[in-house]
Amino acid sequence: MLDLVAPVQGRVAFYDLSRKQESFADAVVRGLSCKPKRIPSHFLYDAQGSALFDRICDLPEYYPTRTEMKILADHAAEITRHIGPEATLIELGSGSSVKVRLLLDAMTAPSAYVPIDVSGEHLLAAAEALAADYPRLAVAAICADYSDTFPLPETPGRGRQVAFFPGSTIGNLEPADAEPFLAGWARSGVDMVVGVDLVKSRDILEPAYDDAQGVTAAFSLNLLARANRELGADFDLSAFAHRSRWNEARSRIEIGIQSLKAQTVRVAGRSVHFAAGERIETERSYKYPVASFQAMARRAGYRPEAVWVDPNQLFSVHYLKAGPV
Ligand code: AVJ
Repeated sequence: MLDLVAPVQGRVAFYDLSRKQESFADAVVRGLSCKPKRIPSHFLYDAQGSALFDRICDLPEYYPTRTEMKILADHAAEITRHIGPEATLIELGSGSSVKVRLLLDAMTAPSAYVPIDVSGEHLLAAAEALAADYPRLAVAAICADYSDTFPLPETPGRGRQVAFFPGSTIGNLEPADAEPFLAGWARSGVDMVVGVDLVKSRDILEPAYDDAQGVTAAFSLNLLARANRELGADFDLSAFAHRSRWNEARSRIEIGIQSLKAQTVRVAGRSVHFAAGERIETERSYKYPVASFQAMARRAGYRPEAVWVDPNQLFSVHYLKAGPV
Protein backbone atom coordinates (compact mmCIF):
# COMPACT_ATOMS: atom_id res chain seq x y z
CA MET A 1 0.00 0.00 0.00
CA LEU A 2 1.38 3.34 -1.00
CA ASP A 3 1.42 5.99 1.62
CA LEU A 4 0.21 9.22 0.09
CA VAL A 5 0.77 12.35 2.10
CA ALA A 6 -1.86 15.04 2.13
CA PRO A 7 -1.41 17.88 -0.37
CA VAL A 8 -0.61 21.36 0.86
CA GLN A 9 -2.64 24.39 -0.23
CA GLY A 10 -1.08 26.38 -3.05
CA ARG A 11 1.33 23.62 -3.92
CA VAL A 12 0.83 20.63 -6.18
CA ALA A 13 1.51 17.24 -4.64
CA PHE A 14 2.61 14.85 -7.38
CA TYR A 15 2.41 11.06 -7.12
CA ASP A 16 3.94 8.98 -9.89
CA LEU A 17 2.20 5.61 -9.88
CA SER A 18 2.81 5.02 -13.59
CA ARG A 19 5.50 2.40 -13.04
CA LYS A 20 2.79 -0.06 -12.01
CA GLN A 21 1.66 -0.10 -15.61
CA GLU A 22 2.84 -2.23 -18.48
CA SER A 23 5.62 -0.39 -20.33
CA PHE A 24 5.10 0.91 -23.86
CA ALA A 25 7.80 -1.51 -25.08
CA ASP A 26 6.06 -4.54 -23.54
CA ALA A 27 2.63 -3.44 -24.78
CA VAL A 28 3.90 -2.96 -28.35
CA VAL A 29 5.80 -6.26 -28.45
CA ARG A 30 2.84 -8.14 -26.97
CA GLY A 31 0.18 -6.30 -28.97
CA LEU A 32 1.90 -6.73 -32.33
CA SER A 33 2.14 -10.48 -31.80
CA CYS A 34 -1.64 -10.73 -31.19
CA LYS A 35 -4.10 -11.49 -33.94
CA PRO A 36 -5.55 -9.04 -34.78
CA LYS A 37 -2.68 -6.72 -33.81
CA ARG A 38 -3.61 -4.15 -31.18
CA ILE A 39 -2.04 -1.54 -28.89
CA PRO A 40 -3.99 -0.17 -25.89
CA SER A 41 -5.32 3.33 -26.55
CA HIS A 42 -3.77 5.00 -23.49
CA PHE A 43 -0.36 4.80 -25.19
CA LEU A 44 -1.62 7.40 -27.69
CA TYR A 45 -1.20 10.04 -24.99
CA ASP A 46 2.51 10.81 -24.77
CA ALA A 47 3.40 14.53 -24.78
CA GLN A 48 2.96 14.79 -28.57
CA GLY A 49 -0.22 12.72 -28.52
CA SER A 50 -1.75 14.79 -25.72
CA ALA A 51 -0.99 17.99 -27.66
CA LEU A 52 -2.59 16.50 -30.81
CA PHE A 53 -5.62 15.42 -28.78
CA ASP A 54 -6.04 19.02 -27.58
CA ARG A 55 -6.14 20.05 -31.25
CA ILE A 56 -8.75 17.35 -31.99
CA CYS A 57 -10.96 18.93 -29.33
CA ASP A 58 -11.01 22.20 -31.33
CA LEU A 59 -11.82 20.60 -34.72
CA PRO A 60 -15.11 21.59 -36.38
CA GLU A 61 -16.00 17.90 -36.89
CA TYR A 62 -15.22 16.84 -33.30
CA TYR A 63 -18.47 17.82 -31.54
CA PRO A 64 -17.97 16.06 -28.15
CA THR A 65 -15.70 18.59 -26.44
CA ARG A 66 -17.56 21.76 -27.26
CA THR A 67 -20.95 20.14 -26.72
CA GLU A 68 -19.97 18.82 -23.30
CA MET A 69 -18.45 22.18 -22.34
CA LYS A 70 -21.73 23.87 -23.27
CA ILE A 71 -23.73 21.36 -21.20
CA LEU A 72 -21.42 21.89 -18.21
CA ALA A 73 -21.58 25.69 -18.58
CA ASP A 74 -25.36 25.80 -19.06
CA HIS A 75 -26.09 23.49 -16.11
CA ALA A 76 -23.16 24.24 -13.78
CA ALA A 77 -25.42 25.55 -10.99
CA GLU A 78 -27.58 22.44 -11.01
CA ILE A 79 -24.67 20.01 -11.36
CA THR A 80 -22.77 21.60 -8.50
CA ARG A 81 -25.89 21.51 -6.32
CA HIS A 82 -25.66 17.71 -6.60
CA ILE A 83 -21.94 17.88 -5.76
CA GLY A 84 -22.49 19.99 -2.65
CA PRO A 85 -20.11 22.20 -0.61
CA GLU A 86 -16.48 21.52 0.32
CA ALA A 87 -16.21 18.63 -2.09
CA THR A 88 -13.13 16.93 -3.52
CA LEU A 89 -13.19 16.48 -7.30
CA ILE A 90 -11.21 13.52 -8.62
CA GLU A 91 -10.76 13.88 -12.37
CA LEU A 92 -10.14 10.68 -14.34
CA GLY A 93 -8.06 11.30 -17.48
CA SER A 94 -7.66 14.99 -16.67
CA GLY A 95 -5.63 16.02 -19.76
CA SER A 96 -5.39 19.81 -19.77
CA SER A 97 -7.81 20.30 -16.84
CA VAL A 98 -9.94 22.78 -18.78
CA LYS A 99 -13.48 21.43 -18.29
CA VAL A 100 -13.16 21.04 -14.53
CA ARG A 101 -12.88 24.81 -14.16
CA LEU A 102 -16.54 25.11 -15.18
CA LEU A 103 -17.44 23.01 -12.12
CA LEU A 104 -14.90 24.55 -9.72
CA ASP A 105 -16.12 28.06 -10.60
CA ALA A 106 -19.71 27.11 -9.73
CA MET A 107 -18.95 24.98 -6.63
CA THR A 108 -19.32 26.20 -3.07
CA ALA A 109 -15.88 26.22 -1.39
CA PRO A 110 -14.32 23.27 -3.26
CA SER A 111 -11.69 21.66 -1.02
CA ALA A 112 -9.43 19.65 -3.26
CA TYR A 113 -8.78 18.63 -6.83
CA VAL A 114 -7.16 15.29 -7.68
CA PRO A 115 -6.32 15.06 -11.40
CA ILE A 116 -5.33 11.59 -12.66
CA ASP A 117 -3.65 11.12 -16.02
CA VAL A 118 -1.13 8.81 -17.71
CA SER A 119 0.72 11.67 -19.38
CA GLY A 120 3.01 12.80 -16.54
CA GLU A 121 4.49 16.05 -17.86
CA HIS A 122 1.20 17.24 -19.31
CA LEU A 123 -0.50 16.38 -16.00
CA LEU A 124 1.96 18.29 -13.85
CA ALA A 125 1.88 21.39 -16.08
CA ALA A 126 -1.94 21.39 -16.10
CA ALA A 127 -2.13 20.83 -12.32
CA GLU A 128 0.31 23.67 -11.63
CA ALA A 129 -1.57 26.06 -13.91
CA LEU A 130 -4.82 25.18 -12.17
CA ALA A 131 -3.34 25.46 -8.66
CA ALA A 132 -2.09 28.96 -9.55
CA ASP A 133 -5.60 29.99 -10.59
CA TYR A 134 -7.28 28.39 -7.53
CA PRO A 135 -4.97 29.22 -4.59
CA ARG A 136 -7.46 27.98 -1.95
CA LEU A 137 -7.67 24.52 -3.50
CA ALA A 138 -5.47 21.59 -2.43
CA VAL A 139 -4.22 19.94 -5.64
CA ALA A 140 -2.85 16.38 -5.66
CA ALA A 141 -1.93 15.04 -9.11
CA ILE A 142 -1.65 11.29 -9.67
CA CYS A 143 0.18 9.94 -12.71
CA ALA A 144 -1.65 6.69 -13.35
CA ASP A 145 -4.04 4.95 -15.71
CA TYR A 146 -7.50 6.03 -14.53
CA SER A 147 -8.78 2.47 -14.98
CA ASP A 148 -6.22 1.01 -12.56
CA THR A 149 -6.84 0.75 -8.85
CA PHE A 150 -4.73 3.07 -6.71
CA PRO A 151 -4.96 4.65 -3.28
CA LEU A 152 -6.38 8.17 -3.08
CA PRO A 153 -4.49 10.80 -1.09
CA GLU A 154 -6.15 12.19 1.97
CA THR A 155 -7.74 15.50 1.14
CA PRO A 156 -9.08 18.31 3.33
CA GLY A 157 -12.73 19.32 3.48
CA ARG A 158 -15.87 17.70 4.83
CA GLY A 159 -17.73 17.48 1.52
CA ARG A 160 -18.32 14.58 -0.83
CA GLN A 161 -15.73 12.89 -2.99
CA VAL A 162 -16.92 13.16 -6.57
CA ALA A 163 -15.22 11.62 -9.61
CA PHE A 164 -15.36 13.82 -12.70
CA PHE A 165 -15.00 11.68 -15.81
CA PRO A 166 -15.69 13.87 -18.84
CA GLY A 167 -15.09 13.51 -22.57
CA SER A 168 -16.82 10.16 -22.98
CA THR A 169 -13.51 8.58 -22.05
CA ILE A 170 -15.62 5.85 -20.45
CA GLY A 171 -16.41 4.92 -24.06
CA ASN A 172 -12.83 3.67 -24.42
CA LEU A 173 -13.60 0.85 -21.98
CA GLU A 174 -15.28 -2.31 -23.19
CA PRO A 175 -18.86 -2.33 -21.79
CA ALA A 176 -17.93 -5.51 -19.89
CA ASP A 177 -15.13 -3.51 -18.20
CA ALA A 178 -17.05 -0.24 -17.79
CA GLU A 179 -19.56 -1.79 -15.40
CA PRO A 180 -17.03 -3.18 -12.85
CA PHE A 181 -15.06 0.07 -13.24
CA LEU A 182 -18.14 2.07 -12.19
CA ALA A 183 -18.89 -0.47 -9.46
CA GLY A 184 -15.44 0.09 -7.92
CA TRP A 185 -16.08 3.83 -7.52
CA ALA A 186 -19.65 3.25 -6.34
CA ARG A 187 -18.41 0.85 -3.63
CA SER A 188 -15.94 3.51 -2.45
CA GLY A 189 -18.85 5.90 -1.93
CA VAL A 190 -17.60 8.27 -4.63
CA ASP A 191 -20.32 10.03 -6.67
CA MET A 192 -19.65 10.55 -10.36
CA VAL A 193 -20.19 13.27 -12.96
CA VAL A 194 -19.61 11.43 -16.22
CA GLY A 195 -19.79 12.62 -19.83
CA VAL A 196 -21.11 10.03 -22.26
CA ASP A 197 -21.34 10.37 -26.02
CA LEU A 198 -24.74 9.48 -27.48
CA VAL A 199 -25.52 7.18 -30.40
CA LYS A 200 -26.22 9.22 -33.55
CA SER A 201 -26.02 9.06 -37.34
CA ARG A 202 -22.94 7.82 -39.16
CA ASP A 203 -22.73 11.16 -41.06
CA ILE A 204 -21.89 12.93 -37.82
CA LEU A 205 -19.88 10.18 -36.13
CA GLU A 206 -17.45 9.22 -38.88
CA PRO A 207 -16.10 12.69 -39.74
CA ALA A 208 -15.60 13.33 -36.00
CA TYR A 209 -12.96 10.58 -36.08
CA ASP A 210 -11.49 11.36 -39.52
CA ASP A 211 -11.31 15.13 -39.91
CA ALA A 212 -10.55 17.04 -43.10
CA GLN A 213 -7.36 18.59 -41.72
CA GLY A 214 -5.91 15.19 -40.79
CA VAL A 215 -5.32 15.98 -37.13
CA THR A 216 -6.97 12.72 -36.00
CA ALA A 217 -4.83 10.81 -38.50
CA ALA A 218 -1.70 12.48 -37.08
CA PHE A 219 -2.90 11.58 -33.55
CA SER A 220 -3.29 7.91 -34.56
CA LEU A 221 0.00 7.69 -36.46
CA ASN A 222 1.83 9.34 -33.55
CA LEU A 223 1.64 5.90 -31.95
CA LEU A 224 4.05 4.60 -34.61
CA ALA A 225 6.15 7.77 -34.39
CA ARG A 226 6.33 7.21 -30.63
CA ALA A 227 7.55 3.63 -31.22
CA ASN A 228 10.23 5.05 -33.54
CA ARG A 229 11.26 7.63 -30.93
CA GLU A 230 11.18 5.46 -27.83
CA LEU A 231 11.74 1.90 -29.03
CA GLY A 232 14.07 2.47 -31.95
CA ALA A 233 11.43 1.09 -34.33
CA ASP A 234 11.60 1.85 -38.06
CA PHE A 235 7.94 2.38 -39.00
CA ASP A 236 7.66 4.25 -42.32
CA LEU A 237 4.72 6.53 -41.49
CA SER A 238 3.85 6.99 -45.17
CA ALA A 239 3.26 3.23 -45.50
CA PHE A 240 0.46 3.27 -42.89
CA ALA A 241 -2.89 5.09 -42.72
CA HIS A 242 -5.40 6.07 -40.05
CA ARG A 243 -8.76 4.27 -40.41
CA SER A 244 -12.00 4.69 -38.50
CA ARG A 245 -15.55 3.43 -38.92
CA TRP A 246 -18.83 3.39 -37.01
CA ASN A 247 -19.86 -0.17 -36.08
CA GLU A 248 -23.58 0.35 -35.55
CA ALA A 249 -24.29 -3.19 -34.33
CA ARG A 250 -21.73 -2.81 -31.53
CA SER A 251 -22.40 0.88 -30.96
CA ARG A 252 -18.76 1.84 -31.26
CA ILE A 253 -16.28 3.75 -33.40
CA GLU A 254 -13.38 1.46 -34.32
CA ILE A 255 -10.07 3.18 -34.94
CA GLY A 256 -6.98 1.56 -36.31
CA ILE A 257 -3.82 1.95 -38.33
CA GLN A 258 -3.72 0.08 -41.65
CA SER A 259 -0.60 -1.16 -43.40
CA LEU A 260 -0.74 0.08 -47.00
CA LYS A 261 1.50 -2.73 -48.26
CA ALA A 262 3.11 -5.98 -47.15
CA GLN A 263 6.08 -4.95 -45.05
CA THR A 264 8.36 -5.97 -42.21
CA VAL A 265 9.16 -3.50 -39.43
CA ARG A 266 11.85 -3.70 -36.75
CA VAL A 267 10.42 -2.99 -33.29
CA ALA A 268 12.35 -3.32 -30.02
CA GLY A 269 14.85 -5.70 -31.59
CA ARG A 270 12.22 -7.89 -33.28
CA SER A 271 10.84 -8.20 -36.82
CA VAL A 272 7.10 -7.72 -37.17
CA HIS A 273 5.40 -8.62 -40.44
CA PHE A 274 2.36 -6.75 -41.80
CA ALA A 275 0.23 -8.12 -44.63
CA ALA A 276 -1.06 -5.56 -47.15
CA GLY A 277 -4.21 -4.07 -45.61
CA GLU A 278 -3.58 -5.52 -42.15
CA ARG A 279 -4.61 -3.31 -39.21
CA ILE A 280 -3.41 -2.50 -35.75
CA GLU A 281 -6.49 -1.83 -33.59
CA THR A 282 -5.80 1.25 -31.47
CA GLU A 283 -9.09 2.59 -30.11
CA ARG A 284 -12.73 1.77 -29.59
CA SER A 285 -15.12 4.52 -28.64
CA TYR A 286 -18.47 3.20 -27.40
CA LYS A 287 -21.57 5.40 -27.54
CA TYR A 288 -24.52 4.86 -25.18
CA PRO A 289 -28.16 5.95 -25.34
CA VAL A 290 -29.17 7.62 -22.03
CA ALA A 291 -31.33 4.69 -20.88
CA SER A 292 -28.71 2.01 -21.50
CA PHE A 293 -26.00 3.98 -19.71
CA GLN A 294 -28.30 4.51 -16.74
CA ALA A 295 -29.13 0.80 -16.68
CA MET A 296 -25.40 -0.03 -16.58
CA ALA A 297 -24.83 2.52 -13.79
CA ARG A 298 -27.64 0.93 -11.76
CA ARG A 299 -26.18 -2.55 -12.22
CA ALA A 300 -22.89 -1.07 -10.94
CA GLY A 301 -24.58 0.12 -7.76
CA TYR A 302 -25.12 3.78 -8.65
CA ARG A 303 -28.37 5.72 -8.57
CA PRO A 304 -28.59 7.90 -11.72
CA GLU A 305 -29.80 11.15 -10.12
CA ALA A 306 -29.83 13.44 -13.12
CA VAL A 307 -28.83 13.68 -16.77
CA TRP A 308 -28.26 16.71 -18.97
CA VAL A 309 -28.35 16.53 -22.78
CA ASP A 310 -27.73 19.30 -25.35
CA PRO A 311 -30.66 20.40 -27.56
CA ASN A 312 -29.23 18.51 -30.58
CA GLN A 313 -28.98 15.30 -28.50
CA LEU A 314 -25.32 14.80 -29.31
CA PHE A 315 -23.90 14.29 -25.80
CA SER A 316 -24.96 13.54 -22.22
CA VAL A 317 -23.64 14.36 -18.75
CA HIS A 318 -24.86 12.10 -15.93
CA TYR A 319 -24.85 12.60 -12.16
CA LEU A 320 -24.47 9.19 -10.48
CA LYS A 321 -25.08 8.99 -6.76
CA ALA A 322 -23.21 6.41 -4.70
CA GLY A 323 -24.97 4.87 -1.72
CA PRO A 324 -23.61 5.33 1.80
CA VAL A 325 -20.36 3.39 2.30
C1 AVJ B 1 -10.88 10.80 -25.33
C2 AVJ B 1 -11.36 8.57 -25.81
C3 AVJ B 1 -13.11 10.09 -25.58
O1 AVJ B 1 -13.08 8.47 -28.30
O2 AVJ B 1 -13.79 10.46 -28.68
C4 AVJ B 1 -10.89 11.26 -30.35
C5 AVJ B 1 -10.47 9.87 -28.21
N1 AVJ B 1 -9.67 9.51 -30.56
N2 AVJ B 1 -10.51 11.14 -31.63
C6 AVJ B 1 -12.94 9.68 -28.24
C7 AVJ B 1 -10.36 10.21 -29.67
C8 AVJ B 1 -9.76 10.08 -31.75
C9 AVJ B 1 -11.74 10.27 -27.54
N3 AVJ B 1 -11.75 9.94 -26.09
